Amino acid sequence: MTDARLPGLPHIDRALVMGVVNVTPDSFSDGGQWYGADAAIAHGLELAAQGADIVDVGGESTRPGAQRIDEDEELRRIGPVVTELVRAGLPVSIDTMRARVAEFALEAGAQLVNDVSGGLADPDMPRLVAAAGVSYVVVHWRGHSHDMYSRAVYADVVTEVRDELTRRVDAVVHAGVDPGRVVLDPGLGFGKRPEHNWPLLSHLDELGTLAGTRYPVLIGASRKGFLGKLLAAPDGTPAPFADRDQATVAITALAAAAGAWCVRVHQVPPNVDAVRVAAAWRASAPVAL
Ligand code: PMM
Repeated sequence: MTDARLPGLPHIDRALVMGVVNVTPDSFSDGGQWYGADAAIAHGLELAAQGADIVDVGGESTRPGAQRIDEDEELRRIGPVVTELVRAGLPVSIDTMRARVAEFALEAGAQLVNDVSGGLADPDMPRLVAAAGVSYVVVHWRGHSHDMYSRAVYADVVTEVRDELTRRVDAVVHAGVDPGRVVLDPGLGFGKRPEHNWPLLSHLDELGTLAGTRYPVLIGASRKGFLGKLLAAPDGTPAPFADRDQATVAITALAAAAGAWCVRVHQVPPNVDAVRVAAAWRASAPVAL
């Protein structure tokens, strides 16, 4: 999983670190902090200076319960940010479920489409990605955020997520996407309750191999609710976002040691250290992990 080479994206002998640039007033973990274009651009440049290998620009919040914004507003948010970060020479990923937004970003020079709906929200997306010949993060998803928990019902979460990802990969490849450019993501927190995320994390190898083919895997655990629950106060109050970064780093180390290709995080420096630790760990492992 970790040694994948995706054209146009960095190839380093460790898991990659993707820094999050949310140009939104309401993302669940950092909403509003970098909402204006100038603040978002400065934040993206800072994340890259801190060691992020890719910066992931998103204009639409997917926090649980979020309502959708319209396409023009999404374009207005991400437009100047993608354009400037590409101009600065950074590998940019566009976090969107909309083909028209992805198209704008790709024309501006983005290298990767990160679609948290795995191509389900906009039927034009897989064809667009195929035509552009870029890499595509296919995330496991069961529906929009406003009612995602109603679909968070699993008898065997690992098998079901794997089967549903297999169907999505078949569909996007059928639409023309090069399987060598597909990245899988179990979609932690998307249509999943806290208890569903842990088995997905502890079965990364299984999740990354579909029908005998190994795919690079991306993990987005940073500051998510299941970490807030894990670290809750004795009275059950979830740990605040800012107090979830150390647990995020622990997941980064474990996921990278298990072979993840990339981790998507809000705080870059300690996660870069963690992927470097994991690379040294893997290099010394008696058998390939
Ligand atoms: N999570 C969020 C947004 N985009 N993209 C991928 N590939 N995987 C994720 O898990 C993911 C994502 C939501 O988190 P945020 O609101 O903190 O950005």
